[in-house]
Amino acid sequence: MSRYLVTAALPYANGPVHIGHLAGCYIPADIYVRYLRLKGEDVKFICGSDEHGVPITIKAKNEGITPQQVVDKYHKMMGDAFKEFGISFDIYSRTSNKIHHQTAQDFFKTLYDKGVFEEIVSEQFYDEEAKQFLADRYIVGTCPKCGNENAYGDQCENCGSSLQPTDLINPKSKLSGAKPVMRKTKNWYLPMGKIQQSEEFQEYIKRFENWKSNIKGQCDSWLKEGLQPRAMTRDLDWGVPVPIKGAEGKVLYVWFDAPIGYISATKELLNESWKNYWCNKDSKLIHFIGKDNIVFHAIIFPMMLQQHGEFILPTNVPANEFLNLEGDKISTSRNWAVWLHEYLEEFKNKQDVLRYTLTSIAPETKDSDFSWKDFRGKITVS
Ligand code: B3M
Ligand code: ZN
Repeated sequence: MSRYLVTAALPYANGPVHIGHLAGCYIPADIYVRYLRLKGEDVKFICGSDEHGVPITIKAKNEGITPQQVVDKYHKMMGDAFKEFGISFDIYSRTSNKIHHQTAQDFFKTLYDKGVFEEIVSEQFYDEEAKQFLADRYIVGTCPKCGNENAYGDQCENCGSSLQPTDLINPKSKLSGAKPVMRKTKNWYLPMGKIQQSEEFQEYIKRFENWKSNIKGQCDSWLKEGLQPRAMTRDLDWGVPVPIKGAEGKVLYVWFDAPIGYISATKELLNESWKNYWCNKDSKLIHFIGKDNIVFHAIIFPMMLQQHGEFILPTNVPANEFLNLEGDKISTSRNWAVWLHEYLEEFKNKQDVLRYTLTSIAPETKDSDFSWKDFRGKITVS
């Protein structure tokens, strides 16, 4: 009998669950876990809400409520939807829990004490009216490529270009509308380029050989380009506070704390015996995710685990591609999705019908498409 720890990506608690989430991550993970359980394997299935990050603070501002109110609302909604659709997590936790804050801070402190981070002072946009540093998404301006006046500091949604905030023409703060100024700030970076060269990391990436080709391809191209240091702390007031002196007003980068959420949730579920799953060479760690999360799970989180030293590294990261809806990309902001709670209003007690359909078109190796016509065809007995 083997021991397995299977995780499914922690969804952001800033919107309800849609069919794309189910098809690309939660149903494949659930099928795999049910199969392992049937075989009599020792398996734990871990998930929870990712409750930090800038999109949640923006949503709160737009709706005139607090970030905590946003995550409370969606944590409940997402948990209920997963239950309704039979996703058989052993625990569905959340990253605003105390045990998570503690675990993420301890993790950061261990890396800090080992001297893993580089302290880098950089110039960032600052809003003098709101008295805050501005995350990329809090800066809007004109896209230098297509002239769209509402491009974000990290991306233009009109032409799809990925941007730096400094690329924008006429940048404006989304908080106050003021023109942001540049101000110096210190943050703690994971020196990914340096870690990439290490012998132990080179040993780890040999595992990619046995992984699905879509993941291996993405990882190989990241590694070939060479990795840059990435800030693991941010000037923001929503998240896990950075647990060191001189870091007041800063929180952990959401992609630093979120994967540690898998560890905190396991602790919450198993108390002391969580280590049997995370710190034992005989156990297998498997992350189910969507393709936009590959670099975080296959490269950055393993680097963190390896630098920490107590943990096993992922055995596999089965990432799926995306499910489209009627030929168009599913989008929360454009409200182009089939939301699970709305599906259930139309199709009472028909959870398995949707599970079956989504399983049959799971986007395992390339994007796939959901259409109502196809849905009707699949579920009608002729
Ligand atoms: N919340 C991104 C997403 O929902 C992110 C995943 C975290 S997994 C540790 O797509
Ligand atoms: Zn553009």
